Amino acid sequence: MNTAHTGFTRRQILKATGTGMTLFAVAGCVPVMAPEAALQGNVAAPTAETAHPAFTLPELLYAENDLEPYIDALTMNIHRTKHHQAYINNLNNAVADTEWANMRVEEICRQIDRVPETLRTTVRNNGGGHANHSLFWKIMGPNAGGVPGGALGDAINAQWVSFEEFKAQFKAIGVGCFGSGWAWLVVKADGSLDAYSLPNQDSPLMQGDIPLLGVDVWEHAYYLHYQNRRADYLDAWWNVVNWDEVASLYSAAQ
Ligand code: MN3
Repeated sequence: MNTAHTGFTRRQILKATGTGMTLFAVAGCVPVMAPEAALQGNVAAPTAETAHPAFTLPELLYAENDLEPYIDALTMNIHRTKHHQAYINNLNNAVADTEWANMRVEEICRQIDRVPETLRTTVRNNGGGHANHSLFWKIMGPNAGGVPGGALGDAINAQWVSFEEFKAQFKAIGVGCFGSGWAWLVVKADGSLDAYSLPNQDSPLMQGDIPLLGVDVWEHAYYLHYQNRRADYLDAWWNVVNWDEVASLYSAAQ
């Protein structure tokens, strides 16, 4: 069963709790609630103790210079602590004192059409920005790159014939994204893989897909080192893709 629209199934929650896995660490899953409450459908109104803390910048799991020479430390620093932080600040300001302040950002993205119209564009841009960048830092890392194996590798080969062909098409999507946006590899509601670009900070979650891999093609992501050479940035970027993380997102999305 695909859970893009419905959140976790009971089976998945039982599986997750049975393995001691942290539910909240799974990308794009559930609103903040205890697994027990999720099972019982018994979600208390947030109190001061249980309310979601303000959205915050996730820890970087490697050093800012660890992605060199492919992504330079200064770009990493400015991109994360200035650009990403600005999306977070704007999101916090927009949703303060609303029900949306108590949700995971992935859940907000999934329910973007329910966000009141007066807030929607701000939440779309900044909630999307927070979700997208949080994923971006995670699916990159040092000593990375290579070829995805296992079920993900098989699924990519089934969809694109070969990994090299997938890379060529994904790069073309990134190069062809006019203006600012992202290229995405996603799992669709029927379980199939797809790749496309979205403008601005739109998230695949906003159209019911689960993002596995995304590359930021806003100029702020590459201009200091690559200037106008987006294609070179996209070629180099494969060297920092953490396929183990992408594979675990794929298996969680199944
Ligand atoms: Mn960016």
